[in-house]
Amino acid sequence: RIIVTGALGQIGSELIMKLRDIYGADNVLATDIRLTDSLVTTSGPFELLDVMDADRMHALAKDFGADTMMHMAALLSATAEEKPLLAWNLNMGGLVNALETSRELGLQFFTPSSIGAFGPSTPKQNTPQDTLQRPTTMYGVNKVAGELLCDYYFHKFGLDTRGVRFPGLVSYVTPPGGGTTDYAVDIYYKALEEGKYTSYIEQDTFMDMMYMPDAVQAIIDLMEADGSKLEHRNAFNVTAMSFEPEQIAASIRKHIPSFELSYDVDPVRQGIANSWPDAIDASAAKNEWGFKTLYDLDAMTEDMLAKLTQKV
Ligand code: VAH
Repeated sequence: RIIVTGALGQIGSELIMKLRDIYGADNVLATDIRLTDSLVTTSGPFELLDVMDADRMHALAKDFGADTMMHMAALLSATAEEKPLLAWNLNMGGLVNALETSRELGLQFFTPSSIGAFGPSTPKQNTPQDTLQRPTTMYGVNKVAGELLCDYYFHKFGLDTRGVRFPGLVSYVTPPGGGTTDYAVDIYYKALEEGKYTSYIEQDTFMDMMYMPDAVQAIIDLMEADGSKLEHRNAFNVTAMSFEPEQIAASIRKHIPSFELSYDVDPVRQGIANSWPDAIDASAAKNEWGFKTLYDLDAMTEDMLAKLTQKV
């Protein structure tokens, strides 16, 4: 039985549906700080939870009879740069509460890290699994500290903690909020609504990306993997592709030939993007737990446009 925090977030909203599909709706407790009417809150158990409320988190997990915790609640990179102290308190305070609840109740534990855990001094091409991590964003500081804290709970308390470093995630169910890679989501909405998009990330800015179905499957594959085979645990590099704005525009033009891309660069989010790798190496995840992806850029574009056409 699985308790999920941040269940209404960009990852959470699709993770919940996949978990309920596999393990049964009643075995997946969705929690979030707010209640908005959605498939997440209507297709199975839902409870309001502020991840800063350790007592309520413990009580919910215990009463539900959880054996697994997936902690997805966090502020993303751009929001964290606007409100760094709030980001530290929420991202780290929420994580400590989730780890403590999991330790006290003996839950298997998952939380995501990010390519944001790398910084300007990290090798940008084929970024290794084990390498220099000196991020220059509060989000990156949170992710590096989070990776180390999850490793600590494994070594110190034997807690079965697991995690991946996600790239930018593209999805159509719930628009992301406050990320740097969100341009790669917004562009599809605007392509359909207006036939054009003004990108806040400049041309030739390469970042790792992944389509959400592949990201959700990666979480499940890692959590189902044989723990004795995991050399790494809480920070597996995972990626499906690396592209820059012109390439996603070219992919869209295969469906909307008249699509126009222009630029109005946001220095804050461009600065964050510049500090991240261009393309990371996911071989540890492939070797240790069989990580794989189904969607490349054109397959993602085709599915995004089809699903958004149905949605809008
Ligand atoms: C963000 N989508 O942009 C998140 C993610 C790698 C990017 O961490 O902050």
